[in-house]
Amino acid sequence: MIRKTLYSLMLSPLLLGLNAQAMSSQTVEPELEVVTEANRMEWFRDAKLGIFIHWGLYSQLAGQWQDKKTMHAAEWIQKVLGIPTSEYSILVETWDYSNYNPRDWVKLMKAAGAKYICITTKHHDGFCLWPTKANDDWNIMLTKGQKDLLKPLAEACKAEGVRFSIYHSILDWRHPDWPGRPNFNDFAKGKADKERYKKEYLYPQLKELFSNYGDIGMLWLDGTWDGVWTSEDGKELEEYIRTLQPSVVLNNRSGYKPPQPKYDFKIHNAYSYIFAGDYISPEGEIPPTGLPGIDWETCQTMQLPNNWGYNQFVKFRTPENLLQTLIDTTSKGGNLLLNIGPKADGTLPQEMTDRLQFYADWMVVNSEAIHGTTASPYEMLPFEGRCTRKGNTLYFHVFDWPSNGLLNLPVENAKIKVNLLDHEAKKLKPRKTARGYEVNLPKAMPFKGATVIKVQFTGDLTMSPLPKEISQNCSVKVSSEWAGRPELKKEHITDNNASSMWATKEAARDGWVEIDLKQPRLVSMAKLSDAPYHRTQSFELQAKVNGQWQTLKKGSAIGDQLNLTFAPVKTQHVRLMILQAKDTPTLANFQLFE
Ligand code: H79
Repeated sequence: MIRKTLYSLMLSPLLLGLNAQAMSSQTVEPELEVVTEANRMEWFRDAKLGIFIHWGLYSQLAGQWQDKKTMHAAEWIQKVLGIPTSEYSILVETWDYSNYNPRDWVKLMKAAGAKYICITTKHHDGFCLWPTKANDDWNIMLTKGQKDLLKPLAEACKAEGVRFSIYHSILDWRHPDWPGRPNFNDFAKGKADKERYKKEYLYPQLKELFSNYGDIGMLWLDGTWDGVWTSEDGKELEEYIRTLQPSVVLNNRSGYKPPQPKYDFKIHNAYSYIFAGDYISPEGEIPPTGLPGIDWETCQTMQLPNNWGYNQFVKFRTPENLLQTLIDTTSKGGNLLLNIGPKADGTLPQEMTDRLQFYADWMVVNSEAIHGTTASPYEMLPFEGRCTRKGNTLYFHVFDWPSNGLLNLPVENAKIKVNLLDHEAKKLKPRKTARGYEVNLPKAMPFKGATVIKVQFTGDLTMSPLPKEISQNCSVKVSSEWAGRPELKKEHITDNNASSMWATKEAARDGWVEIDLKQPRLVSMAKLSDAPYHRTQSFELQAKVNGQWQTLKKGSAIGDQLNLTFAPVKTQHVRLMILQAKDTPTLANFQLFE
């Protein structure tokens, strides 16, 4: 990888006789390495970021059909609003994608750090974005533009050195032979025939997709939950796909359900965790502790609640939140497939461009802390952030800039080199402390969302011992409790059980919790959770020193897990003031660490 970059830097544009225009797009693109069936997971594991593109007839509606609106799943609008197929069909006449410029999309996505791009060839509504011969009455040739939308994207990906990948829905709301025919399908006649669906439709379509668009990086199958698709159907499908391009990386949604290994992690959306294909695809979710030894990729939307197709009514996650999502995923050993829902005309909504640009600005300096890295060796860190690793280098991604300007690096190796990843890769001077090293950080955080501290060490990594928890089962005092609701009593705060919680008296909008450590102890970190309701809007953490309450940290939201670090303080009493909550305050956990 490194050798290749140096090589491409050394190629003189004059020697190559390239014109200025070709040069302006970042010199010569290294060609993608050829993948074989045996090494197909290598590029995927290094990639860390892919972009999902949900684009189709539904993009014209962007969440609204006539006078009905939906905030959910804009790409499901036909089903969510029960639009008869005969009416939905008019969308082929109105789809004008004349501003589609896939080379621009790919350039931006590549700059954002994406190594693969995965587009919906056909979503559940059955509409095909390419001129398929296996379904001539429901594909892109019926639109005025008559343009194969996949071809120029595949070519742009190839030119830019990004792996072209495809999403394909197995279920089909329109095709007469799909046996899970929905009641809004007033077009299909006769009895559905699954074998015919496979042999004359699904398989030939996949054959076209794998024959006419070059190498396909990954195939993202979806939609086998209608109860008509068996594990046998899925197995046969996987085998067929392997004959088309043995090197393709396959997600786990073919419908094949081989004997399942036992897993000891929590499962929300069981479908995403079925073992099949090459990797597990948790939808909209990051497995809390990663899936050690298992390849996985979480797909996430920019708009919440989840909308994969563009929805004009739904809010966007902040750029910082999306960046932290990528880092969190990477630190747990997975990939992020970040979704884009283009507008029908082929342009990207401004909010999406802004978020990709935010990634791109960050990647200029920080991409080495993402691409080609492996999961964090740490179970927890002494600050709010994440860690990724590449051999003898650790990347500490700091989310919450320490207010005292000191960062604790939990490394014990005798020799380390520390750099702040900003535009100068500034050297920082590590000082050995009782636990790891400490470095002084500049006042201002160079990158919003996450700033990376790069630590290089020699020899094997020796990690500092984990911060020691000192508050378990300590007694707590609280401002109030919800009368008659023992399941919400204060003891749940220090029971280290994230699924039990305390609540103040009903209808309060503030409250406090005070932990008594039984004797004065050194405290340097607190961990908070107000899951699952996330009602806290403003809080302050305080310690009692010489009879006076001192502020350790102030903040707004708490969330599933918030680590707060501060200069070590000797104290017996620590108090969390919830100054404002959007509903009755609750707290799942409040832990203190030495
Ligand atoms: O293509 C994207 C989604 O359309 C698809 N997979 C990703 C990659 C998907 N399949 N199933 N789901 C998502 C979950 C289904 C949720 C839904 Fe609903 C049930 C959509 C419509 C009914 C609940 C109610 C969520 C939205 C409305």
